[in-house]
Amino acid sequence: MNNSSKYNKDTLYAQAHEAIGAFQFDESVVAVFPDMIQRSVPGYQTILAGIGELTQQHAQPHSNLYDLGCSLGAATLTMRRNVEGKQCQIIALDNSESMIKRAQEYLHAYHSEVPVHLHCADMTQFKIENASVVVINFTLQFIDPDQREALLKTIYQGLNPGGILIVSEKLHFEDDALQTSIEHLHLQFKRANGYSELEISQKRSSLENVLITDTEQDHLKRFKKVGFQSAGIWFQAYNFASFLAIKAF
Ligand code: GEK
Repeated sequence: MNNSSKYNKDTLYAQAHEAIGAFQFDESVVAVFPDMIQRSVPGYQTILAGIGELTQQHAQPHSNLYDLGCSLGAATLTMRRNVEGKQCQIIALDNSESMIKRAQEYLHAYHSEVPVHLHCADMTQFKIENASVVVINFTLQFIDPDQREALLKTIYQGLNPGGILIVSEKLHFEDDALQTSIEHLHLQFKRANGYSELEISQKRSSLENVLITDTEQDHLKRFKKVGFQSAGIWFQAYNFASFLAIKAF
């Protein structure tokens, strides 16, 4: 997001908290969100650029594009820039009212001929139809694991033949040695971006039981199970990856 000057530096966990509550996407997170995601997720900007490229390749005329768990609309913006002239509309949703309020302001700051409809809604309850591109950028990991397959099935059914689903996630690895080593790379990335040991450990506690990761194999199995014939990783940085699943024509 390039107008990050409107947003503050993430210092939410810089001071010691007496008790760490479960992480919530509230007003305090919204105020620092672009800085937080940029300093915590390796490859975030590259993934956004790739979402733009994939949108350009796969968006079908007169279809719907979805950004599920849009936060401030970073993926929506990159899709919007790459779909002009195709008479598509973008439907972006998030179940945090604070996020949607700010996304509204942010998206309206730029002119575009592509309509964007923002909804404060739970993606597990939302209808997907006539879709050619569906993006879930770092949000499936916050959905109850028991609901993930049903959500993907709904998306598969709402996609047109040739349509795509992009899912970006934090991953874990079955192999303990691999898990330890790659997680260490991510910790070093956060340290290099200025997060202290206190911030890292307090954030980790707050995300426990809130952000629940799958393995690469879990994702690939689920894509196949709900019907996608083609699915694989198109980008990976340490334990953060983005998958592309394509519905056959
Ligand atoms: C980006 N995609 O910048 N329904 C809708 N939204 C939800 C749900 C749900 N059931 N559960 C959580 N969220 C964005 C980044 S952030 C990733 C996505 C992160 C929303 C939640 O409110 C939050 O805004 C978003 O999912 C996850 O490309 O913070 O690591």
